Amino acid sequence: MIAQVLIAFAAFGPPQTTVLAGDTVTWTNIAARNHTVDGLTEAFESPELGTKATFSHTFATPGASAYYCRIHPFMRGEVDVFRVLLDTPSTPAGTGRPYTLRGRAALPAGSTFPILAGDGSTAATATVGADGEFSASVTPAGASTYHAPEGNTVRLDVLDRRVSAAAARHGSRVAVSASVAPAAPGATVVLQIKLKERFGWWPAAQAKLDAQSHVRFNLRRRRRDRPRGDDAARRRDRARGQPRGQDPISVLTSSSSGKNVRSSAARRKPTPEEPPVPRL
Ligand SMILES: [Cu+2]
Repeated sequence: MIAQVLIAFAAFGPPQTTVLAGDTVTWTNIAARNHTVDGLTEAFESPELGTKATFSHTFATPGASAYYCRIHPFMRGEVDVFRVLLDTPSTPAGTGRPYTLRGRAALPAGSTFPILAGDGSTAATATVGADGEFSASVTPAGASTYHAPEGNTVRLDVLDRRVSAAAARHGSRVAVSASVAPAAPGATVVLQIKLKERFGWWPAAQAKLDAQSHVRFNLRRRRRDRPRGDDAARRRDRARGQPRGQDPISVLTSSSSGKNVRSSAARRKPTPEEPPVPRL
């Protein structure tokens, strides 16, 4: 498989990539200036990459492999290579209910290995299929990490609450309202915003659930300066007719029991060009 890394104005994104032994990483320069990709752990070096140029390297050996840009040596990245790669769970589990973990292994078909929970116990046994893929059913009693020997570690969140949320734009403002069931009055709710140029989700505002287990955020939209490389990437995506990324807003609650709940929200979402900023 091929993992994609973007090279922005002054950073690799994401700066850390997790792959299976034998996978290829392809870097694409989305910035206006030239960059390179040079291995520090393994010996490989790209030519100077102009805008939209790509470079690929296949990582065969398990371990952490660091790389950098020789034009801007402060730009660093890392590829972590494993023999067994668990997919990051895309949805949370329910307490005491079976949940299927999936992944790929660089092991012969028919090989078996344990899936270990965070406390070191064996949660399941996986068998590698002919296609190199595997699945394993675990039954979490609570949030836990899972890993296989020589494998990456993933975290499986367990929900004891459901978050429903919606966003609506009113002129220059965005209103996000959310409710949590079963009710958790007084629990803290964190609103996160997906910022493409910062490669992930960032907290934008926080508030407490009211007596009806409901919360409302009022955000002001603001135009921001961005690196030119991001503009280029956005134009490219527009040309393809694809929206960028997923819903840009999520709501995370932290209940009194300390468990976390996260839910993608935004039915009508603010434009990614103008991320909302909290009005505090
Ligand atoms: Cu560079």
